Amino acid sequence: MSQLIDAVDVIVTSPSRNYVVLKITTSDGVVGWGDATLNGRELAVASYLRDHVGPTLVGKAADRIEDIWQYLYRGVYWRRGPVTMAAIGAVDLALWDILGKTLGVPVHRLLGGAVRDRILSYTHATGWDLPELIDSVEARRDQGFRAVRAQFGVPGLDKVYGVTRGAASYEPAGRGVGPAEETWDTPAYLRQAPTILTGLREHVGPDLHLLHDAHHRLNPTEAGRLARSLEPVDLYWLEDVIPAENQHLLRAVRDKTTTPLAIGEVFNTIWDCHELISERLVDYIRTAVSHVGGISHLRKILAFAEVYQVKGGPHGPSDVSPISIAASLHVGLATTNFAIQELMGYGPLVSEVFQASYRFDDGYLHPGDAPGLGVTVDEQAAARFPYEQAYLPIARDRDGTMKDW
Ligand code: KDG
Ligand code: MG
Repeated sequence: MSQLIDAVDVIVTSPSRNYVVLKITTSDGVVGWGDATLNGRELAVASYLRDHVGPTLVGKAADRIEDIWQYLYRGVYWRRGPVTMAAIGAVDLALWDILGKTLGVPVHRLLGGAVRDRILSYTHATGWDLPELIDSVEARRDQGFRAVRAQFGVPGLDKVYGVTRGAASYEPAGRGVGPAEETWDTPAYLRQAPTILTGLREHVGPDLHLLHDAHHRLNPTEAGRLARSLEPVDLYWLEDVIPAENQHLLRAVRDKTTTPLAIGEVFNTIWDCHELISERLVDYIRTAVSHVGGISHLRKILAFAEVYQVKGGPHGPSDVSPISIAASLHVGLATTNFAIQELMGYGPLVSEVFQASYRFDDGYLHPGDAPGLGVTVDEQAAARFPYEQAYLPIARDRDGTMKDW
């Protein structure tokens, strides 16, 4: 006899940044946790779950995970989109967590078992100039990382998203009623990127994997030029060179370079990215487990991608909670074409709310062997950190024109 879904609760908490947590409780008292965080639009997903999804799930069999996914996707007139898919993702994660806890096994065993022993992980390094960037990358290497995303300043600009000056800590979403505004200069960035990344490669040697994220700010011509100029750097990947929705335009970039390309952290379904994969316009697909409808849907995307020799490298910034990192790692351990997991890391308060059993060792991650996803949420701690409005900065060209995110 299946356990029934008894209660669906939404918790919004802000231990240094905002997280939306879904708690599903079964008739037998088993609790499953899901991540419904959507950076800058957190309350929209909270309402979607609280007001529209939660009430329809009570009384359903908690182990009918695929059917509930179809019910929330196909059974609703308005499909796709980040709010809908983050909500479905949170439900899916919580139900896999419940199934694992009920059977007493970690989720990766329910996905077919481990196909590897550990999962390569990359983190972020940032420095305004080459000496600062080298210090930051070396500090990450000292922590054990074998893959590092390197972001740097641009001469003539005051600020660049994802980059700190000196040893200041890096928190991408600033608190306040609206986003901060920054100035952007593409020609200056295109001049700086090959200089600084070539210098970095010369310093770190050939073994460390280097990645770089262009945050969708270029057009295909600029992106092709950048990717070609970075070929001597031997990047693991160059990420988000053009706006993600301009998928067919990636072909123009592809035709100019052999630098591996990654894109997709803003995609929410397989229908958003199937051409990109089947035309092999990318080497790595970046869909995040919670933003793409959960474990059930990420597995389908990766199964499709496997056919085309495209690998997964899911998004893992500090604006997806440790529940998502854990879920992604369970998928990664059990999925052949899973290449690498981003782990930006968290501020110290986050571990007061989320206790995760995944572990980092020598540059690799492992989801752990706790039943379910292996993350628990301290609700009393969560209540100590109420929601605060916070947004990523926006960028404008020097003439005031809005840049793409
Ligand atoms: O919410 C958006 C951030 O998570 C994003 O800017 C971080 O690009 C990012 C990355 O690759 O981690
Ligand atoms: Mg990115």
